[in-house]
Amino acid sequence: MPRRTGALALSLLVLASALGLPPSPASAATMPTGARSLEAVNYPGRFIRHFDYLGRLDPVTSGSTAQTKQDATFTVTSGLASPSCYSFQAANGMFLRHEDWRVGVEANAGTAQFRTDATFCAVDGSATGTVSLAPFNYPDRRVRHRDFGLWIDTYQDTAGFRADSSFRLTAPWTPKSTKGPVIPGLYADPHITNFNGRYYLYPTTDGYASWASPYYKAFSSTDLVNWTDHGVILDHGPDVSWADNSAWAPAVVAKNGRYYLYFSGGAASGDTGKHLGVAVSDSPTGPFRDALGRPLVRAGAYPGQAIDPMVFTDDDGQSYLYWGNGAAYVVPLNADMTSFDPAKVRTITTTGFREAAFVLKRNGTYYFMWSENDTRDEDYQVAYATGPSPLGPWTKRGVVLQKRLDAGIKGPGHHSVVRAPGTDTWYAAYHRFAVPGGNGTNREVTVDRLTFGSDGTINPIVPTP
Ligand code: FUB
Repeated sequence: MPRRTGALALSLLVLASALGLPPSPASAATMPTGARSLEAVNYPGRFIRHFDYLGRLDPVTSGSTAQTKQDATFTVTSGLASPSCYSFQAANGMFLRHEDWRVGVEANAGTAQFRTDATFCAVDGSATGTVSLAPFNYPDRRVRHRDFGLWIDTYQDTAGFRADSSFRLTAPWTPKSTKGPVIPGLYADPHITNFNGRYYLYPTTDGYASWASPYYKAFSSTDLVNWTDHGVILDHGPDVSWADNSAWAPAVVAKNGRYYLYFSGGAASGDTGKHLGVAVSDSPTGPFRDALGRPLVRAGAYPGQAIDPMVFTDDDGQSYLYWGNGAAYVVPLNADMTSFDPAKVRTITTTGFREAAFVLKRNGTYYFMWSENDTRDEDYQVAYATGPSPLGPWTKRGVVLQKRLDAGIKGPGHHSVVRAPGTDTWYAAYHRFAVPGGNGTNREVTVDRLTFGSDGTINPIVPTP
Protein backbone atom coordinates (compact mmCIF):
# COMPACT_ATOMS: atom_id res chain seq x y z
CA MET A 1 0.00 0.00 0.00
CA PRO A 2 1.48 3.44 -0.87
CA ARG A 3 2.49 5.43 2.27
CA ARG A 4 -0.09 8.21 1.74
CA THR A 5 -2.92 5.73 1.30
CA GLY A 6 -1.76 3.82 4.36
CA ALA A 7 -1.69 6.98 6.49
CA LEU A 8 -5.15 7.94 5.25
CA ALA A 9 -6.50 4.48 6.03
CA LEU A 10 -5.01 4.66 9.52
CA SER A 11 -6.53 8.10 10.21
CA LEU A 12 -9.92 6.86 8.99
CA LEU A 13 -9.66 3.85 11.26
CA VAL A 14 -8.75 6.04 14.26
CA LEU A 15 -11.63 8.40 13.43
CA ALA A 16 -14.07 5.53 12.92
CA SER A 17 -13.00 3.99 16.20
CA ALA A 18 -13.36 7.33 18.05
CA LEU A 19 -16.88 7.68 16.64
CA GLY A 20 -17.75 4.08 17.46
CA LEU A 21 -18.16 3.26 13.76
CA PRO A 22 -17.37 -0.11 12.20
CA PRO A 23 -14.03 -0.41 10.43
CA SER A 24 -14.11 1.33 7.05
CA PRO A 25 -13.61 -0.54 3.76
CA ALA A 26 -9.97 0.58 4.03
CA SER A 27 -9.51 -2.30 6.47
CA ALA A 28 -10.88 -4.86 4.00
CA ALA A 29 -9.20 -8.20 4.55
CA THR A 30 -8.66 -11.02 2.11
CA MET A 31 -9.42 -14.67 2.63
CA PRO A 32 -8.15 -17.74 0.82
CA THR A 33 -10.83 -19.39 -1.29
CA GLY A 34 -11.52 -23.11 -1.03
CA ALA A 35 -12.87 -25.38 1.69
CA ARG A 36 -12.60 -24.02 5.24
CA SER A 37 -14.28 -24.09 8.64
CA LEU A 38 -14.85 -21.01 10.79
CA GLU A 39 -14.10 -21.20 14.51
CA ALA A 40 -15.35 -18.61 17.01
CA VAL A 41 -12.58 -16.52 18.52
CA ASN A 42 -14.16 -16.46 21.96
CA TYR A 43 -15.44 -20.06 21.92
CA PRO A 44 -12.56 -22.19 20.65
CA GLY A 45 -13.94 -25.55 19.57
CA ARG A 46 -17.24 -24.05 18.39
CA PHE A 47 -17.67 -23.60 14.66
CA ILE A 48 -20.15 -22.02 12.30
CA ARG A 49 -22.41 -24.76 10.98
CA HIS A 50 -25.90 -25.02 9.56
CA PHE A 51 -28.68 -27.05 11.14
CA ASP A 52 -32.24 -27.12 9.84
CA TYR A 53 -31.17 -24.43 7.32
CA LEU A 54 -30.14 -22.01 10.10
CA GLY A 55 -26.64 -20.89 11.00
CA ARG A 56 -25.42 -21.88 14.46
CA LEU A 57 -22.24 -21.97 16.51
CA ASP A 58 -21.81 -25.55 17.68
CA PRO A 59 -19.02 -27.62 19.18
CA VAL A 60 -17.33 -29.74 16.53
CA THR A 61 -14.62 -32.24 17.41
CA SER A 62 -12.85 -35.07 15.65
CA GLY A 63 -15.43 -37.34 17.30
CA SER A 64 -18.43 -35.45 15.85
CA THR A 65 -20.63 -37.20 13.34
CA ALA A 66 -19.73 -36.99 9.68
CA GLN A 67 -22.90 -34.93 9.16
CA THR A 68 -21.91 -32.38 11.80
CA LYS A 69 -18.45 -32.03 10.30
CA GLN A 70 -19.93 -31.63 6.85
CA ASP A 71 -22.38 -28.98 8.10
CA ALA A 72 -19.41 -27.10 9.56
CA THR A 73 -17.47 -27.06 6.29
CA PHE A 74 -17.91 -24.28 3.74
CA THR A 75 -16.24 -23.52 0.44
CA VAL A 76 -15.16 -19.90 0.42
CA THR A 77 -15.74 -18.50 -3.06
CA SER A 78 -15.62 -15.19 -4.85
CA GLY A 79 -18.69 -13.22 -3.71
CA LEU A 80 -21.88 -13.89 -5.66
CA ALA A 81 -22.55 -10.13 -5.74
CA SER A 82 -18.99 -8.81 -5.88
CA PRO A 83 -15.65 -10.38 -6.74
CA SER A 84 -13.93 -8.41 -3.99
CA CYS A 85 -16.09 -10.02 -1.29
CA TYR A 86 -16.92 -13.66 -0.51
CA SER A 87 -19.68 -16.25 -0.44
CA PHE A 88 -19.75 -19.45 1.58
CA GLN A 89 -21.10 -22.60 -0.02
CA ALA A 90 -22.11 -25.52 2.17
CA ALA A 91 -21.43 -29.11 1.14
CA ASN A 92 -25.11 -29.46 0.20
CA GLY A 93 -24.61 -26.77 -2.46
CA MET A 94 -26.52 -24.08 -0.55
CA PHE A 95 -25.03 -20.71 0.35
CA LEU A 96 -24.87 -18.86 3.66
CA ARG A 97 -27.25 -15.92 3.39
CA HIS A 98 -29.02 -13.59 5.78
CA GLU A 99 -32.75 -13.03 5.83
CA ASP A 100 -34.60 -11.03 8.48
CA TRP A 101 -31.19 -10.61 10.17
CA ARG A 102 -30.83 -14.39 10.70
CA VAL A 103 -28.09 -16.27 8.91
CA GLY A 104 -28.98 -19.58 7.30
CA VAL A 105 -28.35 -21.61 4.17
CA GLU A 106 -30.43 -21.58 1.03
CA ALA A 107 -30.13 -22.59 -2.63
CA ASN A 108 -28.96 -19.78 -4.91
CA ALA A 109 -31.99 -18.42 -6.73
CA GLY A 110 -29.75 -16.24 -8.87
CA THR A 111 -31.70 -13.09 -7.98
CA ALA A 112 -29.93 -9.85 -7.12
CA GLN A 113 -31.51 -10.08 -3.65
CA PHE A 114 -30.14 -13.55 -3.03
CA ARG A 115 -26.69 -12.70 -4.33
CA THR A 116 -26.33 -9.62 -2.14
CA ASP A 117 -27.74 -11.43 0.92
CA ALA A 118 -25.22 -14.22 0.33
CA THR A 119 -22.16 -11.99 -0.06
CA PHE A 120 -19.97 -10.93 2.83
CA CYS A 121 -16.97 -8.63 2.79
CA ALA A 122 -14.01 -9.56 4.97
CA VAL A 123 -12.61 -7.11 7.49
CA ASP A 124 -9.98 -7.76 10.12
CA GLY A 125 -11.31 -9.52 13.22
CA SER A 126 -10.59 -8.77 16.86
CA ALA A 127 -7.48 -10.94 17.02
CA THR A 128 -4.57 -11.23 14.63
CA GLY A 129 -5.35 -13.66 11.84
CA THR A 130 -9.10 -13.58 12.41
CA VAL A 131 -11.77 -12.25 10.15
CA SER A 132 -15.07 -10.49 10.60
CA LEU A 133 -17.79 -10.61 7.93
CA ALA A 134 -19.70 -7.48 6.88
CA PRO A 135 -22.85 -8.21 4.84
CA PHE A 136 -22.37 -6.75 1.36
CA ASN A 137 -25.71 -4.95 1.50
CA TYR A 138 -25.49 -3.98 5.20
CA PRO A 139 -21.87 -2.89 5.72
CA ASP A 140 -22.68 -1.45 9.16
CA ARG A 141 -23.56 -4.94 10.42
CA ARG A 142 -21.46 -8.00 11.15
CA VAL A 143 -22.10 -11.73 11.17
CA ARG A 144 -22.03 -12.54 14.89
CA HIS A 145 -23.11 -15.33 17.18
CA ARG A 146 -25.68 -14.62 19.83
CA ASP A 147 -27.02 -17.40 22.08
CA PHE A 148 -25.15 -19.70 19.68
CA GLY A 149 -27.38 -18.66 16.79
CA LEU A 150 -25.90 -16.71 13.85
CA TRP A 151 -27.21 -13.22 13.14
CA ILE A 152 -26.20 -10.08 11.33
CA ASP A 153 -26.24 -7.39 14.02
CA THR A 154 -25.38 -3.70 13.89
CA TYR A 155 -21.72 -3.20 14.67
CA GLN A 156 -20.96 -2.13 18.23
CA ASP A 157 -17.53 -0.91 19.17
CA THR A 158 -17.22 -3.14 22.22
CA ALA A 159 -14.79 -5.91 22.96
CA GLY A 160 -17.71 -8.30 23.41
CA PHE A 161 -19.27 -7.57 20.03
CA ARG A 162 -15.94 -7.67 18.25
CA ALA A 163 -15.21 -11.09 19.74
CA ASP A 164 -18.68 -12.42 18.92
CA SER A 165 -18.14 -11.37 15.31
CA SER A 166 -14.59 -12.66 14.80
CA PHE A 167 -13.76 -16.03 13.34
CA ARG A 168 -10.64 -18.00 12.62
CA LEU A 169 -10.47 -19.82 9.27
CA THR A 170 -9.33 -23.36 9.93
CA ALA A 171 -8.70 -26.48 7.87
CA PRO A 172 -12.03 -27.91 6.70
CA TRP A 173 -13.71 -30.48 8.93
CA THR A 174 -14.56 -32.45 5.82
CA PRO A 175 -11.61 -32.69 3.44
CA LYS A 176 -12.61 -32.92 -0.21
CA SER A 177 -13.03 -36.55 -1.25
CA THR A 178 -13.57 -35.74 -4.92
CA LYS A 179 -11.82 -33.50 -7.40
CA GLY A 180 -14.76 -31.12 -7.65
CA PRO A 181 -14.53 -27.84 -9.54
CA VAL A 182 -11.01 -26.70 -10.32
CA ILE A 183 -11.92 -23.12 -9.35
CA PRO A 184 -14.15 -22.81 -6.28
CA GLY A 185 -17.49 -21.18 -6.91
CA LEU A 186 -19.95 -20.88 -9.74
CA TYR A 187 -18.45 -20.49 -13.21
CA ALA A 188 -19.30 -21.78 -16.67
CA ASP A 189 -18.25 -21.79 -20.34
CA PRO A 190 -14.55 -22.17 -19.56
CA HIS A 191 -12.04 -21.23 -22.22
CA ILE A 192 -8.80 -23.02 -21.39
CA THR A 193 -5.53 -22.22 -23.12
CA ASN A 194 -1.80 -22.14 -22.57
CA PHE A 195 0.38 -19.08 -22.99
CA ASN A 196 4.14 -19.46 -22.55
CA GLY A 197 3.86 -22.70 -20.58
CA ARG A 198 1.17 -21.49 -18.17
CA TYR A 199 -2.46 -22.58 -18.33
CA TYR A 200 -5.20 -19.95 -18.29
CA LEU A 201 -8.93 -20.32 -17.66
CA TYR A 202 -11.42 -17.68 -18.73
CA PRO A 203 -14.98 -18.56 -17.60
CA THR A 204 -18.39 -16.94 -17.48
CA THR A 205 -19.18 -15.92 -13.90
CA ASP A 206 -22.27 -17.91 -12.94
CA GLY A 207 -24.97 -17.86 -10.25
CA TYR A 208 -27.04 -15.08 -11.86
CA ALA A 209 -30.66 -15.46 -12.99
CA SER A 210 -30.67 -15.36 -16.82
CA TRP A 211 -26.85 -15.51 -16.73
CA ALA A 212 -26.77 -11.75 -16.16
CA SER A 213 -23.23 -11.49 -14.75
CA PRO A 214 -21.45 -8.33 -15.88
CA TYR A 215 -17.78 -9.33 -15.55
CA TYR A 216 -15.07 -11.85 -16.37
CA LYS A 217 -12.23 -13.10 -14.23
CA ALA A 218 -9.04 -14.91 -15.26
CA PHE A 219 -7.37 -17.83 -13.51
CA SER A 220 -3.97 -19.38 -14.19
CA SER A 221 -2.12 -22.55 -13.21
CA THR A 222 1.01 -24.54 -13.94
CA ASP A 223 -0.50 -27.93 -13.06
CA LEU A 224 -4.25 -27.63 -13.87
CA VAL A 225 -4.95 -28.31 -10.18
CA ASN A 226 -3.89 -25.22 -8.26
CA TRP A 227 -5.32 -22.09 -9.84
CA THR A 228 -4.50 -18.45 -9.11
CA ASP A 229 -7.41 -16.01 -9.23
CA HIS A 230 -6.29 -12.89 -11.13
CA GLY A 231 -9.48 -10.99 -10.42
CA VAL A 232 -11.72 -9.12 -12.83
CA ILE A 233 -10.23 -8.62 -16.30
CA LEU A 234 -13.18 -6.94 -18.03
CA ASP A 235 -16.32 -5.47 -16.49
CA HIS A 236 -19.13 -4.61 -18.90
CA GLY A 237 -20.41 -1.79 -16.66
CA PRO A 238 -17.41 0.56 -16.76
CA ASP A 239 -15.41 -1.03 -19.59
CA VAL A 240 -17.82 -1.68 -22.47
CA SER A 241 -20.05 1.16 -23.68
CA TRP A 242 -22.47 -1.09 -25.57
CA ALA A 243 -22.95 -3.86 -22.98
CA ASP A 244 -24.01 -3.94 -19.34
CA ASN A 245 -24.69 -7.58 -18.58
CA SER A 246 -24.59 -11.12 -19.98
CA ALA A 247 -20.80 -11.38 -19.91
CA TRP A 248 -20.86 -14.79 -21.55
CA ALA A 249 -18.35 -17.32 -22.78
CA PRO A 250 -15.06 -15.48 -23.27
CA ALA A 251 -12.23 -16.79 -25.44
CA VAL A 252 -8.70 -15.38 -25.33
CA VAL A 253 -6.04 -15.73 -28.00
CA ALA A 254 -2.46 -14.42 -28.25
CA LYS A 255 -1.45 -12.69 -31.51
CA ASN A 256 0.76 -9.80 -32.55
CA GLY A 257 2.34 -9.77 -29.07
CA ARG A 258 -1.05 -8.96 -27.54
CA TYR A 259 -4.02 -10.81 -26.10
CA TYR A 260 -7.47 -10.61 -27.66
CA LEU A 261 -10.57 -11.43 -25.63
CA TYR A 262 -13.69 -12.27 -27.62
CA PHE A 263 -16.87 -12.05 -25.61
CA SER A 264 -20.59 -11.40 -25.81
CA GLY A 265 -22.84 -9.07 -23.91
CA GLY A 266 -26.23 -7.45 -23.76
CA ALA A 267 -27.37 -3.95 -22.94
CA ALA A 268 -29.49 -3.23 -19.84
CA SER A 269 -32.22 -1.56 -21.87
CA GLY A 270 -33.23 -0.86 -25.42
CA ASP A 271 -32.05 -3.96 -27.19
CA THR A 272 -32.44 -7.49 -25.97
CA GLY A 273 -30.03 -9.27 -28.29
CA LYS A 274 -26.48 -10.25 -27.45
CA HIS A 275 -23.65 -8.70 -29.39
CA LEU A 276 -20.17 -10.14 -29.82
CA GLY A 277 -17.17 -7.95 -29.08
CA VAL A 278 -13.40 -8.02 -28.85
CA ALA A 279 -11.16 -6.50 -26.20
CA VAL A 280 -7.38 -6.27 -26.10
CA SER A 281 -4.65 -6.29 -23.48
CA ASP A 282 -0.87 -6.53 -23.22
CA SER A 283 -1.27 -9.23 -20.56
CA PRO A 284 -3.26 -12.48 -20.44
CA THR A 285 -4.63 -11.36 -17.08
CA GLY A 286 -5.76 -7.96 -18.33
CA PRO A 287 -6.99 -5.43 -17.80
CA PHE A 288 -8.65 -5.71 -21.22
CA ARG A 289 -10.12 -2.73 -23.03
CA ASP A 290 -12.85 -2.79 -25.65
CA ALA A 291 -10.89 -2.70 -28.92
CA LEU A 292 -13.58 -1.20 -31.15
CA GLY A 293 -16.00 0.76 -28.95
CA ARG A 294 -18.74 -1.18 -30.75
CA PRO A 295 -19.58 -4.84 -31.32
CA LEU A 296 -17.57 -6.91 -33.78
CA VAL A 297 -20.74 -8.88 -34.63
CA ARG A 298 -24.02 -7.13 -33.92
CA ALA A 299 -27.07 -8.96 -32.61
CA GLY A 300 -29.25 -9.89 -35.56
CA ALA A 301 -26.50 -9.55 -38.17
CA TYR A 302 -26.79 -13.33 -38.73
CA PRO A 303 -29.59 -15.72 -37.72
CA GLY A 304 -29.18 -17.04 -34.14
CA GLN A 305 -27.49 -15.36 -31.20
CA ALA A 306 -24.11 -13.66 -31.60
CA ILE A 307 -22.57 -15.56 -28.68
CA ASP A 308 -19.93 -18.13 -27.78
CA PRO A 309 -16.96 -16.83 -29.80
CA MET A 310 -13.85 -18.97 -30.26
CA VAL A 311 -10.68 -18.33 -32.28
CA PHE A 312 -8.56 -21.03 -33.87
CA THR A 313 -5.21 -20.14 -35.44
CA ASP A 314 -3.91 -22.54 -38.08
CA ASP A 315 -0.26 -23.49 -38.60
CA ASP A 316 0.03 -20.88 -41.37
CA GLY A 317 -0.84 -18.13 -38.87
CA GLN A 318 -4.37 -17.48 -40.19
CA SER A 319 -6.89 -17.04 -37.38
CA TYR A 320 -10.56 -17.96 -37.73
CA LEU A 321 -13.45 -16.70 -35.63
CA TYR A 322 -16.24 -19.17 -34.83
CA TRP A 323 -19.44 -18.31 -33.02
CA GLY A 324 -23.16 -18.96 -32.84
CA ASN A 325 -26.18 -20.33 -31.03
CA GLY A 326 -28.64 -22.28 -33.16
CA ALA A 327 -26.40 -21.72 -36.17
CA ALA A 328 -22.61 -21.97 -36.37
CA TYR A 329 -20.45 -19.49 -38.26
CA VAL A 330 -16.80 -19.18 -39.20
CA VAL A 331 -14.88 -16.36 -40.83
CA PRO A 332 -11.15 -15.71 -41.33
CA LEU A 333 -10.07 -12.80 -39.14
CA ASN A 334 -8.04 -9.98 -40.64
CA ALA A 335 -4.47 -9.57 -39.37
CA ASP A 336 -5.63 -6.93 -36.86
CA MET A 337 -7.77 -9.63 -35.13
CA THR A 338 -10.56 -7.09 -34.73
CA SER A 339 -12.18 -7.16 -38.18
CA PHE A 340 -13.20 -9.54 -40.96
CA ASP A 341 -14.68 -9.49 -44.43
CA PRO A 342 -18.46 -10.11 -44.04
CA ALA A 343 -18.49 -11.67 -47.50
CA LYS A 344 -16.32 -14.50 -46.13
CA VAL A 345 -18.69 -15.56 -43.32
CA ARG A 346 -19.70 -19.21 -43.77
CA THR A 347 -22.47 -21.13 -42.04
CA ILE A 348 -21.17 -24.47 -40.76
CA THR A 349 -24.12 -25.67 -38.65
CA THR A 350 -23.82 -29.39 -37.96
CA THR A 351 -26.60 -31.77 -36.90
CA GLY A 352 -27.35 -31.20 -33.20
CA PHE A 353 -25.32 -27.98 -33.02
CA ARG A 354 -26.61 -25.65 -30.33
CA GLU A 355 -23.65 -23.46 -29.27
CA ALA A 356 -20.08 -23.39 -27.91
CA ALA A 357 -18.08 -24.05 -31.07
CA PHE A 358 -14.50 -25.16 -30.48
CA VAL A 359 -11.88 -26.13 -33.07
CA LEU A 360 -8.56 -27.91 -32.67
CA LYS A 361 -6.11 -29.55 -35.05
CA ARG A 362 -4.24 -32.81 -34.51
CA ASN A 363 -2.12 -34.76 -36.98
CA GLY A 364 -3.49 -32.72 -39.89
CA THR A 365 -7.16 -33.33 -39.00
CA TYR A 366 -9.43 -30.48 -37.91
CA TYR A 367 -11.88 -31.23 -35.11
CA PHE A 368 -15.00 -29.10 -34.83
CA MET A 369 -16.68 -29.53 -31.44
CA TRP A 370 -19.89 -28.05 -30.01
CA SER A 371 -22.54 -28.37 -27.31
CA GLU A 372 -26.00 -29.87 -27.87
CA ASN A 373 -29.33 -29.23 -26.10
CA ASP A 374 -30.01 -26.45 -23.58
CA THR A 375 -27.47 -25.62 -20.88
CA ARG A 376 -30.36 -25.87 -18.34
CA ASP A 377 -31.04 -29.42 -19.46
CA GLU A 378 -29.21 -32.29 -17.75
CA ASP A 379 -28.78 -33.70 -21.27
CA TYR A 380 -26.53 -30.81 -22.32
CA GLN A 381 -23.59 -32.58 -23.98
CA VAL A 382 -20.59 -32.22 -26.29
CA ALA A 383 -20.31 -33.66 -29.80
CA TYR A 384 -17.75 -33.35 -32.58
CA ALA A 385 -17.05 -33.63 -36.27
CA THR A 386 -13.86 -33.86 -38.28
CA GLY A 387 -12.86 -32.14 -41.48
CA PRO A 388 -9.98 -31.37 -43.84
CA SER A 389 -9.84 -27.59 -43.22
CA PRO A 390 -10.81 -24.98 -40.60
CA LEU A 391 -13.88 -24.29 -42.74
CA GLY A 392 -14.94 -27.94 -43.03
CA PRO A 393 -16.73 -29.68 -44.62
CA TRP A 394 -17.52 -31.46 -41.36
CA THR A 395 -18.43 -35.07 -40.80
CA LYS A 396 -20.17 -35.68 -37.48
CA ARG A 397 -18.47 -38.36 -35.39
CA GLY A 398 -20.65 -38.44 -32.28
CA VAL A 399 -21.08 -37.36 -28.66
CA VAL A 400 -17.97 -37.37 -26.44
CA LEU A 401 -19.13 -35.85 -23.16
CA GLN A 402 -22.47 -36.41 -21.48
CA LYS A 403 -24.12 -36.65 -18.06
CA ARG A 404 -23.01 -39.28 -15.58
CA LEU A 405 -25.84 -39.66 -13.12
CA ASP A 406 -24.10 -42.32 -11.00
CA ALA A 407 -21.58 -39.59 -10.06
CA GLY A 408 -24.17 -36.81 -9.79
CA ILE A 409 -22.92 -35.13 -12.98
CA LYS A 410 -25.56 -33.36 -15.05
CA GLY A 411 -25.40 -31.04 -18.03
CA PRO A 412 -21.68 -31.25 -18.86
CA GLY A 413 -20.84 -29.03 -21.80
CA HIS A 414 -19.56 -25.77 -23.21
CA HIS A 415 -16.06 -27.14 -23.20
CA SER A 416 -12.69 -26.10 -24.57
CA VAL A 417 -9.52 -28.11 -25.11
CA VAL A 418 -5.84 -27.48 -24.43
CA ARG A 419 -2.76 -29.48 -25.27
CA ALA A 420 0.04 -29.78 -22.72
CA PRO A 421 2.86 -27.93 -24.54
CA GLY A 422 5.18 -30.21 -26.52
CA THR A 423 3.11 -33.36 -25.86
CA ASP A 424 0.15 -35.25 -27.27
CA THR A 425 -1.65 -34.96 -23.91
CA TRP A 426 -4.92 -33.07 -24.10
CA TYR A 427 -7.35 -31.76 -21.51
CA ALA A 428 -10.95 -30.60 -21.77
CA ALA A 429 -12.33 -27.89 -19.49
CA TYR A 430 -16.12 -27.86 -19.28
CA HIS A 431 -18.94 -26.85 -17.00
CA ARG A 432 -21.70 -28.92 -15.42
CA PHE A 433 -24.46 -28.32 -12.87
CA ALA A 434 -22.61 -27.59 -9.63
CA VAL A 435 -22.29 -30.80 -7.59
CA PRO A 436 -24.46 -31.00 -5.54
CA GLY A 437 -27.37 -28.63 -5.77
CA GLY A 438 -26.57 -26.90 -9.06
CA ASN A 439 -28.64 -26.22 -12.15
CA GLY A 440 -28.39 -24.43 -15.49
CA THR A 441 -27.45 -21.09 -13.94
CA ASN A 442 -25.45 -22.48 -11.01
CA ARG A 443 -22.66 -24.31 -12.79
CA GLU A 444 -19.07 -25.22 -11.97
CA VAL A 445 -15.93 -25.64 -14.04
CA THR A 446 -13.72 -28.68 -14.08
CA VAL A 447 -11.01 -30.28 -16.20
CA ASP A 448 -10.69 -33.89 -17.39
CA ARG A 449 -8.44 -35.73 -19.83
CA LEU A 450 -9.35 -35.86 -23.50
CA THR A 451 -7.82 -38.80 -25.33
CA PHE A 452 -7.74 -39.97 -28.93
CA GLY A 453 -8.09 -43.49 -30.32
CA SER A 454 -5.42 -44.86 -32.64
CA ASP A 455 -7.72 -43.98 -35.58
CA GLY A 456 -7.87 -40.34 -34.51
CA THR A 457 -11.38 -40.47 -33.10
CA ILE A 458 -11.96 -38.79 -29.75
CA ASN A 459 -12.62 -41.24 -26.94
CA PRO A 460 -15.57 -40.47 -24.63
CA ILE A 461 -14.42 -38.04 -21.95
CA VAL A 462 -14.96 -39.56 -18.49
CA PRO A 463 -16.31 -36.78 -16.27
CA THR A 464 -14.84 -37.18 -12.79
CA PRO A 465 -16.71 -35.94 -9.74
O1 FUB B 1 -23.34 -18.98 -19.85
C1 FUB B 1 -24.26 -18.36 -20.71
C2 FUB B 1 -24.59 -19.23 -21.89
O2 FUB B 1 -24.99 -20.52 -21.45
C3 FUB B 1 -23.43 -19.53 -22.83
O3 FUB B 1 -23.15 -18.50 -23.73
C4 FUB B 1 -23.90 -20.76 -23.48
O4 FUB B 1 -22.90 -21.46 -24.17
C5 FUB B 1 -24.47 -21.53 -22.32
O5 FUB B 1 -23.47 -22.22 -21.63
